[in-house]
Amino acid sequence: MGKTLAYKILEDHLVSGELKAGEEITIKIDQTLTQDSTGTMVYLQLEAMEVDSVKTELSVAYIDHNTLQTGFENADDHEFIKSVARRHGVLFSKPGNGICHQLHLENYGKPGKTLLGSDSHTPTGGGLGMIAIGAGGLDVAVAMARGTYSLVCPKVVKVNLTGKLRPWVSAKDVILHVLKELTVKGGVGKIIEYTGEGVKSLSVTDRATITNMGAELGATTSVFPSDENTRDYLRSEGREDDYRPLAADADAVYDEELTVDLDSLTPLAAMPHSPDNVDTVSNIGPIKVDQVAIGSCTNSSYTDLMKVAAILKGRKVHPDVSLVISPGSSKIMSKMAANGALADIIDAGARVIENACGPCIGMGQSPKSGAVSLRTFNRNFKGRSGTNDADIYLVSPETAAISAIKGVLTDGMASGEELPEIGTVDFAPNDNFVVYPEGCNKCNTCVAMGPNIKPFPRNTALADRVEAKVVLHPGDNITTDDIMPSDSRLLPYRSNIPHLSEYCFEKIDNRFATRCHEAGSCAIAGGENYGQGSSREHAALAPLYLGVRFVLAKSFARIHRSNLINSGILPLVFVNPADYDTIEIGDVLVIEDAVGQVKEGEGRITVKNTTKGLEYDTVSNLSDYERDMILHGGKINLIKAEQ
Ligand code: MIC
Ligand code: SF4
Repeated sequence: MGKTLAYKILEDHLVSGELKAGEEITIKIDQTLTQDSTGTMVYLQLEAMEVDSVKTELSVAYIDHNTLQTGFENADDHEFIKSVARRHGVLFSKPGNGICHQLHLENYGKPGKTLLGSDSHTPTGGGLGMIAIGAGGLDVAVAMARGTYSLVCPKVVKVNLTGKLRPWVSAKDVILHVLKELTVKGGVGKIIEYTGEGVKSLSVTDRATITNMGAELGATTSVFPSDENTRDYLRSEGREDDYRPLAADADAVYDEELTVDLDSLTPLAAMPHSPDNVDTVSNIGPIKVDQVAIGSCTNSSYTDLMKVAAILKGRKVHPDVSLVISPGSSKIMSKMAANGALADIIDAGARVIENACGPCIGMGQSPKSGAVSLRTFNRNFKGRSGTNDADIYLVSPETAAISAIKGVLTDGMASGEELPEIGTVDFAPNDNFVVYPEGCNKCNTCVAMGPNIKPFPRNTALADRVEAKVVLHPGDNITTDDIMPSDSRLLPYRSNIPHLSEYCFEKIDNRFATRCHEAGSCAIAGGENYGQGSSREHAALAPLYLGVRFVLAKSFARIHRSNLINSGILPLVFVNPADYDTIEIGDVLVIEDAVGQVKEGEGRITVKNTTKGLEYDTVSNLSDYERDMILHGGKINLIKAEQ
């Protein structure tokens, strides 16, 4: 029986377990990446594990999220990460170098390798034929310490691409189409593998746009074959030696299949407030636009920005539109400065800002009240832009640029305008933004801890009887942005959980923290796909700090579920989803003989609602290792106990 590409790479890296969907497997991790907003926790945890130096082939610490230095906090975090990176043999990418995923693609990603990153969009590396997975910070710290990562072996979905994209339709439209088909929970427990004739017409950066937004499907990762386009890309980055051809067997067997006919796609947009709320630009119509933001790890490649520059050249941004552009990397910005494209963008009236995540995570450029903002980003969750009542639409760079000129959402294809072809270029290597760790690995005294960096909270071993008051009863698809909001006001406190926890769930229920303080021991009852979105473990650590003991939900998103378990918070799934409706804030829930039930109950756990006199059947679906973590009160406690 032929093999999928995903399973070939996993097989190459298999340390233990059986490569069968649903089984727990442990794989070797070749590379890790961290970014600064999750990175401080990662390196605090690495320090707590008392590791000498990392066990991976390559680990890189990027600074790209918290680059607005409006106080000492972010700069102190950067310094802390730099100092720990040096100490443990990790490369440090300085602020200004660009966005972690774009930089990793350009400089370090290699076909056939595994990459674990403390950011949900790590699957961007799948565009280069890697198995690149996003995970919580603690999992990445452990991968650095031990060189391995454990996960439930995913199913593999084949997305068969036929035909070729037409002008004005691009990779962003492909993934928006897939999101419309599969929805934001359609990828949970799955790897999305792209195959078919259509793959040949997509460059590595196009592919990376598609694998990047596989995160929005909830997928474990997404992967493309490594072929001549991959070789061309690596050559253009001066790394042809890293090329290795890779593909699925012709008779590979997949768990599910979807065909996307590239010829038939037209420009698409994800409407407020979910990346799967997709329709064609022409159906949505010429809505008036206030802001256009181009960039992010999804769409800030050289080709994307050159297309934008070509559309803007010699024209003027509409008087009612604020156009802001954040390039993906210093190399891209420098190349565009040298070839004149940057001048074309500036002359058209665009605001060019730092090579960083920027507006994508609400670090500046929040739109005006009630604004319509078109963004080439990957998430349009309510409030993420920093403006709660703004309507965010996710679009391709082509659609964004032409709409910025016209002042209304515009279908470039219908406009009849010609779109110039963008040629490929070679990039000269430049590592002036990189600090290498040489010579300091054994140093024990050089960790730079600013006053805002506080210890991370630790749980205690599971109690025999757990009694908790329900403090929240939200609906379906709760995002980690809902749980632990991130914007320019809160991101500086990513290394200060006591402070950050006061803002937990703030945007959907501003009494949450107070209610937790009053209750002492707390439980959350959630709907479907609870915890979708980012990898931020702060969405588990802040609730832990506030006393949350368990979360009952109809279903969980993958990374958030792992983060809860890593923190010793029990994730339980209703056997009968209708039980969710019988729960109200203030109900007291009790798990009798919690330790016994977790140890022996084949995953079944009974939760009593003593306020209502009801009993709920739930399942924990814990693997053996996860069960041990819950019993010990989290991963760090278990690791300490094992040492
Ligand atoms: C995001 O896009 O939501 C983030 C910010 O990059 C997060 C990481 C974080 O919260 O720091 C992610 O995607 O994992
Ligand atoms: Fe940064 Fe946005 Fe990408 Fe997250 S999604 S890594 S915030 S650019």
